[in-house]
Amino acid sequence: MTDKTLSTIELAFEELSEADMKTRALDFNALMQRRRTVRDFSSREVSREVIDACLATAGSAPSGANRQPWHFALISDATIKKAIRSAAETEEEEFYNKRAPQDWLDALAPLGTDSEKPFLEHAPFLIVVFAQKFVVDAQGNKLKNYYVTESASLATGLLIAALHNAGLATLTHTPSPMKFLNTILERPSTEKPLMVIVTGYPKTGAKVPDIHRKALNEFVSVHEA
Ligand code: IYR
Repeated sequence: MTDKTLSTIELAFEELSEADMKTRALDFNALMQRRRTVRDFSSREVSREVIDACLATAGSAPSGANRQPWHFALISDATIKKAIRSAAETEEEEFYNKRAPQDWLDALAPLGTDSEKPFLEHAPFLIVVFAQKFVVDAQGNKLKNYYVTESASLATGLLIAALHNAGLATLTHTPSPMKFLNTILERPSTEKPLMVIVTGYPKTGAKVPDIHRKALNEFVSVHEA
């Protein structure tokens, strides 16, 4: 401990009974298993209060040295959404028609994605996630952040779970390259755009690909005594 070490406070830990623990774990898993990436959004309005609460949940993520190296740009402005759609579709056309190697196109084929991204205009909210490589302190000094991509991705995972829990659909969109997001959203070059989370209500009758999730024994190894 140094003289810079923070003082400590009581941990607000709520111990659950074994039965409650089990019920909550199973219920939460059942809830999350219903989450699907949605590509057809309704333009129906969504409450800002709900979105703000989900963003606050994202901001509760653990982060390297507690630097919280993330920035979320929340967009509902139609002009900005249109600009993002246009720039993303330009990059995606390049990706699908020229840059993507055949094996990548083959991997995407079952999902039916293409360079058209109408959801970027139709969904009520786009949330662009930026990872802050540096922070500028009160004296104007540039401080390096740590585990920046990991931290911002953890926050994004919580955001997706929170939006799903609140009854909203999401789509994780990763245009590549995505430097255009810094320009459109006027974010500094010390911030790296990571992904776009599209959110809103699904369009009535929206369909999703019939994907399957790996069973536990396919992605967990157990090392017991
Ligand atoms: N960024 C492109 C391509 C794409 C890549 C992967 I990996 C996906 O899982 C889905 C799409 C796009 O958004 O279409």
